[in-house]
Amino acid sequence: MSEVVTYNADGNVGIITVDSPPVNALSLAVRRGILEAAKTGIADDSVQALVLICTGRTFIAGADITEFDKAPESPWLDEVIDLIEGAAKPVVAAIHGTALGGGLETTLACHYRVAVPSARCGLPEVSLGIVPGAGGTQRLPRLIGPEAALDMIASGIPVKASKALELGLLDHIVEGELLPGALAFARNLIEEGKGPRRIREMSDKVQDVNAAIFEAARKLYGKKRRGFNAPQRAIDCVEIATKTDIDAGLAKEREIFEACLHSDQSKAQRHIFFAERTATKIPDVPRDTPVRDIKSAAIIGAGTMGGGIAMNFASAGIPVFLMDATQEGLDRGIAIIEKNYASGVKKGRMTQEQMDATMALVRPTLSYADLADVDIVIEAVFEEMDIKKTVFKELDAVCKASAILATNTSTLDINEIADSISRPEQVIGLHFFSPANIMKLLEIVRGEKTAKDVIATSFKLSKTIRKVGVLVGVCDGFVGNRMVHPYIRESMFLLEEGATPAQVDKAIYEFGMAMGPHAMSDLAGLDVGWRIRKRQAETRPADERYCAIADKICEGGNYGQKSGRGFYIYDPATRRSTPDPEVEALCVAEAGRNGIERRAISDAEIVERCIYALINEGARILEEGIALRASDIDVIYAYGYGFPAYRGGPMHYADTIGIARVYERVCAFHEEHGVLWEPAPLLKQLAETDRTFSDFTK
Ligand code: 3H9
Repeated sequence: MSEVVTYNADGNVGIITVDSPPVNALSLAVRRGILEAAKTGIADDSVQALVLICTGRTFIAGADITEFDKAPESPWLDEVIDLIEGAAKPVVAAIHGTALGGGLETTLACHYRVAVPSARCGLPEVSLGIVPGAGGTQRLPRLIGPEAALDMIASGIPVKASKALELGLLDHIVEGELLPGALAFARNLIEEGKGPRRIREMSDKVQDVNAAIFEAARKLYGKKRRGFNAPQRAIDCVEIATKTDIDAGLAKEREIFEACLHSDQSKAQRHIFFAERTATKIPDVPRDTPVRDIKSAAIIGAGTMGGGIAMNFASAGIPVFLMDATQEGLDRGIAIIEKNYASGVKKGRMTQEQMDATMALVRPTLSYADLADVDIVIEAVFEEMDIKKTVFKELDAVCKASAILATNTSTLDINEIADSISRPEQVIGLHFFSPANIMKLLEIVRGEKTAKDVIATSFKLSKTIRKVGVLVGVCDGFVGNRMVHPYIRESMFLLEEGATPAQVDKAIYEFGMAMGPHAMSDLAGLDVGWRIRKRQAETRPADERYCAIADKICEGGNYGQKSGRGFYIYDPATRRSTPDPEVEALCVAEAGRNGIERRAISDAEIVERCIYALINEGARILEEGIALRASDIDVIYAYGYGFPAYRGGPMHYADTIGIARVYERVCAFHEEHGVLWEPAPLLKQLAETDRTFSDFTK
């Protein structure tokens, strides 16, 4: 008997129970177990219907992704599905948690589906760079129609039980306990003499389908998921369902699934899936480290960043004080939050009542005294050490002993802030990315004295507020911004050497980044980098190459999008950018001033110069232990900097093209452009020993 799947009869209904924590994924053992149990149930003459149900936190969450890189072993999921679908007595899937991927496909082999109201159903395979491979693309359109199926399969986004019922994906919602509800449903079928209802035998919804829906979907996902192959292939599969019989469709789906599975895109996207989860594992902070309850919070500084951070708490149902030094600042901050939520209401993301309830959780204050009982404070005031220290001194005086005191600094030394108060172990960096209510990344910055439970609590909190947390060490810029510096540096040098901002941005955009470096700088505000460069000017070696183009743009009072002009000119109404001839003339002038002969630069060189600069700095960060592992850097870049998930982040990308190749190009740039391109020792070492970043552990 299987250890992970059991069979027992309850009167005239047989129950197949999957119990394979954590998520009942369809590992070999689970496939074997379901097959055996289903055979037993089918052969059991005392039962006239079967129920498939899971224990633990969820219904089957899909194929076991860890098996994708191994040789496949029989029984395949197809065998399980064929057996269930072909059963002569009705089989009912009973869903709680999430029925995802192969899990949902298994339910589509069942003849009926019931679920609890909190359940969700989805085919998220495209997020892993693949298409559903066990009949999902052929059965779902037959059940709910190709248009609704396209939405679910090409987006990969699961639907709630209520929506699934509306679509006809579910037959019934069980209010109350699932198993008794599913058994009652099965007994009802028996009483009414309803036998198996096989999706493979349904064809009315896939006949005479207007081909325009597929063209529209290709266009939509070409934009929404630019560069991603799987959504396009998923659309092909659904279209096939409308053109062939089910067996031919299943065979074609399998072929496309296999091709996607072995593609670099899928390997990269699966890498990101596991990297995100690995990032939460900190060697010296074990899983059972006690965490503190975060039931209330306070944010200091009601600027754009502070307001955005506060929204994360309110949206998660956690009351949050928003504090500022002036009433005016506070009013402005609250107004921005209100405007953001109101736009969510307008777009149908929340109701007016939900907005009102969420806004009621945001409590404006001008007084530190109000923060005495909060569980966490996040400071988001101006980036000046003295100002931050003053804030922390006030917090030290007023906050309860167990309060976590966090800073959102992106550049300052957290150890210095921590050492300026009486409880440095309570201090941690929580570095949000702008816009803080939207960007998923949270760099969790560990100071020298940060307590372990403060780290564990920060990870738990990041999940609660729907962020992807990654632990980083203290250094200038931490991981993300520190790597961005050489990337931006190269994008600037290229302007002197012969490229235009638009050419650089286009090459990087086509590589897959959400936007090019110059468009990104304009969006962030050119004054931000200018201020940092002015601070660094004193310590910059006199003979180091330096590009002054951005400084000169700022000197002209142009700070990017917010002032309507930066590297580009922005239309005030549409925010659409056009090239600025004055900036292009400035590039030529600066080249002349620095004695640089301008030349034609290829897009391939632009990509190598910018992306390899990221990788080389990433290697240094890794070697210094600022990031625990290469995959953490990849998560930071995928979630915070718009690096295409289908390339798996900069370090995985380096592994994919080969460390030796990257090293060779970095050496060539070193030779040509000098000291700023000095290869990171780790890059050299890995190249010479034929290893990868993913092999590296410090
Ligand atoms: C598929 O089905 C292909 C078929 O069409 C064709 C087949 C032929 N496999 O996320 P969590 C692990 S493709 C293996 O922290 P949550 C995860 O790594 C699959 N492992 O929990 C983690 O391990 P650890 C389509 C898996 O409660 C632990 O479980 N399905 C899988 O926040 C807990 O995960 C998907 O893409 C898996 N399928 O979220 C669903 N799933 O503790 C992917 C999870 O060692 N999974 N693990 O770090 C999810 O979206 C979320 O895990 C889920 C739970 C929502 C289920």
